[in-house]
Amino acid sequence: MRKGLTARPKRLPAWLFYDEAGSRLFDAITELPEYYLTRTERAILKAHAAEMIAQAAGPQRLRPRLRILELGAGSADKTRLLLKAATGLQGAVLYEPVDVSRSALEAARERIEREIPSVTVAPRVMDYTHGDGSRLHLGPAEPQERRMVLYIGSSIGNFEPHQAALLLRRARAALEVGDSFLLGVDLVKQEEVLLAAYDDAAGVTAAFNRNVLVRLNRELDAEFDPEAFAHCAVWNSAASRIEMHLKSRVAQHVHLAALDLKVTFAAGETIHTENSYKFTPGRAEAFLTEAGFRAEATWTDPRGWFAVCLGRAE
Ligand code: AVI
Repeated sequence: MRKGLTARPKRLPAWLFYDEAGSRLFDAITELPEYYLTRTERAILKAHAAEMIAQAAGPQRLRPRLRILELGAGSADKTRLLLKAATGLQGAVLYEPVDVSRSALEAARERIEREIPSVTVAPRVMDYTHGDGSRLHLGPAEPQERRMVLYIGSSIGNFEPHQAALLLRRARAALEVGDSFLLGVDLVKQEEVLLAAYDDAAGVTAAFNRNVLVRLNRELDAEFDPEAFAHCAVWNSAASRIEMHLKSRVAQHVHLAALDLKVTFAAGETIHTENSYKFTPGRAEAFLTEAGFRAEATWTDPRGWFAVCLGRAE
């Protein structure tokens, strides 16, 4: 936090959004009329879940059992569509949701096992994002199993491209040849549509953005007045990303007691809080290929706003 708040321009890491209040605000964002991402991806999964599962399982005569692991599973809401399709194909399914939030995983387990009794949920509390080059430990699959790793929800878009590439390479290194990786990405589209999704009329995304200041007040004994910062969403077309910033409405000093730090803001000065990269068609497939997967299939919606791609470990 010290490094980010004393940098020029100032920045904070995007993981800071997801404390309890922030996770609730994010859930509310996914229901907003302007936030098309979740609803569009869900529609793609609804229309194509059976094909995705069949493609991951491979040709019928060789078909091994799929064991499904999801990175950053959260509430695993959309995943149920894939799990239902997998039970249709093979009966019992082992599902391993990975997340940093134990409570989100427990809630997901309770709901999934109640709704789809043939799915056994084995939650794994793990931070898969720390791309320090270390291996991602998924543990061994049984000989007759093939892993299918899900990374849906456009979460890959919150990483810088080099970090996203590293994450995919680490996932590939943890998989065996023939395993598969399902990646959900948000696509480039009209600027007005993108901007509205990150600056909604009800102000939920603004509250989500300002919540990082509330969190710093609580956890680092800081004295931010969240209302003294305006929420800004900007489309950076050169970098193909939506950026979120908090813009100081006035010149001010803010004390963070736990860091023994006083941060000075000029009027209009910003803190960069998030990037959300948007992919051009073919870009997600290129990422998969560069990481050692063969891009086998892509599913999209009629407007071409979102894509779900399946890569096979080669
Ligand atoms: C979690 N992630 C995919 C969201 C996104 O769209 O980049 C986070 C978010 N930020 C603002 N609204 C939603």
